Amino acid sequence: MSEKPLVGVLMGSKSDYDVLLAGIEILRALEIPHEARVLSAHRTPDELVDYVMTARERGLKVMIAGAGGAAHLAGVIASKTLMPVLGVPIAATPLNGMDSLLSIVQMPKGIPVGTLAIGKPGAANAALLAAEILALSDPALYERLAAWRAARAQEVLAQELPA
Ligand code: RP5
Repeated sequence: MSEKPLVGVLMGSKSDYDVLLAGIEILRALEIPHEARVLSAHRTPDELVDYVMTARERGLKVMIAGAGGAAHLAGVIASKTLMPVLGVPIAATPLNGMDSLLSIVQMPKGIPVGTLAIGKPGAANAALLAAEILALSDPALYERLAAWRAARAQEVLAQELPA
């Protein structure tokens, strides 16, 4: 994307990318400038904080954070910014994402993280929620979002069952 990114998509590991791609594809479809980075709350804490602390001045408006296991990425990001943070739990351990879901959803009072579903549906909905947030002040994006949703409805109405 050549325009300045509005959405930052962070993931704790490259191994999370396949899941986050479900959201990135929606950002692309809605023509929302975005950037994706691998930054870990426990493996690269200093670089993560640097990224978050400069995000606002670089024009970012919403952050999406996907992580698995003891998933503190979204919470650490939220602790360092007042922009909305959307957390995507990823099934990366034998606990199948329940560990990550509970880690992200159970933020203590005062530092909110909007928590989505485990896996690709959550990543996709994080992108759509980011789009809805941005569309509050972007009428053209609102129209693209409305068209996107109308197209999904048409897909359902066009579905045919076996005779
Ligand atoms: C988390 O640990 C990452 O977000 C990832 O979901 C999980 C496993 O990471 P890798 O060991 O695959 O790098 O920090």
